[in-house]
Amino acid sequence: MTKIKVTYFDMNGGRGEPIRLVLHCMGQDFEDDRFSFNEFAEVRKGTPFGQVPVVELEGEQVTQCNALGRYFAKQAGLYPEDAYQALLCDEVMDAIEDVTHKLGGTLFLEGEALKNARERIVAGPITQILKWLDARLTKQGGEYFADNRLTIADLKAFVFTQWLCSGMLDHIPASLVPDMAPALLAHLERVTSDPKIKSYYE
Ligand SMILES: N[C@@H](CCC(=O)N[C@@H](CS)C(=O)NCC(=O)O)C(=O)O
Repeated sequence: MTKIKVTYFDMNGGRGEPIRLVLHCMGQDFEDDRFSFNEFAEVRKGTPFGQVPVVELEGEQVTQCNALGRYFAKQAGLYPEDAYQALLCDEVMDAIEDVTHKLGGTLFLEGEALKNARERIVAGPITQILKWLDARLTKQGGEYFADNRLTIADLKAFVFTQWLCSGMLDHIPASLVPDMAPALLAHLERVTSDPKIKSYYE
């Protein structure tokens, strides 16, 4: 594989994190191009849609976090071969992306507007997805979202769950996941203690 450069915020989370995690799991060297929130206005000018993550690959800037995650996951052995298991994997990734998009729309709100918007998202889409993820995980045997093994869907869910549990998001109680989605909380702990994921954060 040619040189890979991943451009994303300097944070251990968000849309860029599953890409970094997959590359780490496959032992692939990459340029981890991180920037601060203050630098975003400048960085986005050089991206195709004014958005990140962007991955430079084969001399081309490639966008869309889930597409990128799947591309690397296929090479890392972290994407199902079976078409139905792949569908289950994609479904989880896209469902999380939908809610992430809704939460993203609140990031620059303040005061009452922020409180109202977040409370509406908690009562609606977040409650819905937490219950759905919990039920789906349980139906798949309780450990992983697809193929009975770690896939890119687990990495995406891990990053999302960690974000919700972090307490970093005002008006999103850190207790939501423990209260609503115990199987998802156990999944978070399972992925956190996976040796490859552990070694990334060490
Ligand atoms: N569809 C894109 C969405 C990327 C996206 O919205 N990224 C956020 C940061 S996590 C961003 O750059 N937002 C700025 C904007 O949309 O104007 C993807 O899947 O990668």
